[in-house]
Amino acid sequence: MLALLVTAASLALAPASAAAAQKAPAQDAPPREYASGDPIPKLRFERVLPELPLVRPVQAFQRPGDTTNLYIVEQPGRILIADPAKRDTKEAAVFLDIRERVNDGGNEEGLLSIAFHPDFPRKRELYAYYTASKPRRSLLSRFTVSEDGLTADPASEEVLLTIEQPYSNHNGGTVVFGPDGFAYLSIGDGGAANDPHHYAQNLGSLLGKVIRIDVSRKGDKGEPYAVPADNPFVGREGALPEIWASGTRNIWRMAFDPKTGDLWAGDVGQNIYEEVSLIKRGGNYGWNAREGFHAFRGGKGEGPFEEPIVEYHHREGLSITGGQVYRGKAIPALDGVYIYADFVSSNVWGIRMIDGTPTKPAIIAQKRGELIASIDAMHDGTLVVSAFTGGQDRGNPGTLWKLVEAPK
Ligand SMILES: [Ca+2]
Repeated sequence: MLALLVTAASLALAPASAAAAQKAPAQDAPPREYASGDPIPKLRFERVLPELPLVRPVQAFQRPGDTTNLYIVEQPGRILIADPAKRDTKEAAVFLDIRERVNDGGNEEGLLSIAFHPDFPRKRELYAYYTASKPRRSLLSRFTVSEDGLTADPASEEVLLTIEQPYSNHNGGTVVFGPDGFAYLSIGDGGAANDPHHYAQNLGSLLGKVIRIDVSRKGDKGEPYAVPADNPFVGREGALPEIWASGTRNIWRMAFDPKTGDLWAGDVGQNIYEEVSLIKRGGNYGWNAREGFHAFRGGKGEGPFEEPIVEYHHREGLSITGGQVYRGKAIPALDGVYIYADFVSSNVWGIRMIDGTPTKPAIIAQKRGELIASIDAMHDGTLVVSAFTGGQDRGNPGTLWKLVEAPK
């Protein structure tokens, strides 16, 4: 999200096949061949909690063990709880309010992502990724959740990771737990434009990376987390061992397919192309030498690079919002479809992977005027869209929607 305003000059990118990674194409890669697959059903937006006032919602999903409520993340630094089945809800319970320690001064700053510990409620832990000021930085923190699951204690904050931020934009990011129980965090390239300090290709920086850490153990020297021994750069001189993948620009939303364990990401592009990537261990996704399937002028990097799965041109949107692989029961024909969107154009696309090859992206929904900040999944697979209605001004309403099957 959010790469938007900064003029078209600042948005970002993403991954691909083992064969594609064999060499770094110096020029534009040829257009990918698409697989043929079953048609993907059209979806429509159905309003959720229409009476509930929200400020810039950037995520909405459920806590493990709670099949009733949505936990709604507001970018300024609050998390609210509300039951989406109660349409007349006008006020939500406050799960956590850390607005005083969150810096949301920049369009892309704020409380950006949360995740519950996968062993919840055995481990009553909430993880939050947000930006703070003085100095400008991004934090990954852990908070303790109450026994009833209805509040997190602001005083319990334990900072696991601090990343200094050179600029206000391109903070990323999404924190999500993998099927391996480790935390994955996407971190943007630090901002400005063009990645002027070449962070994304620098394995000595966490900027422009996806990292993977074990938050359930302390490090050997007492660090608040451990690095899994099978991370790809463990033991490599000059490389930070937390890094799982590199060369990403500003992944805004990534998610695991709950069935296959594949990690899908939407990486925001800069000048021309937005991309969807599959994030693999040790993959280098090309920024700032590559944008989508194309060489990026002025960037540098040696590869080999992972190519995206699909890309789209800025004629179709300006800032990708990565989504989810649908695994719900309500729309059987949607099973296995990766659904993603554009924050600005409000297009929603679906693709399938057929034996490692994507189907041609199909626009399956569209809701003009709703800036799509996130697509998250409820426990039953229902997709929930968090949106800013009518534009990015902070005074505009934040809204939630379900994606449901459209009438034939
Ligand atoms: Ca890329």
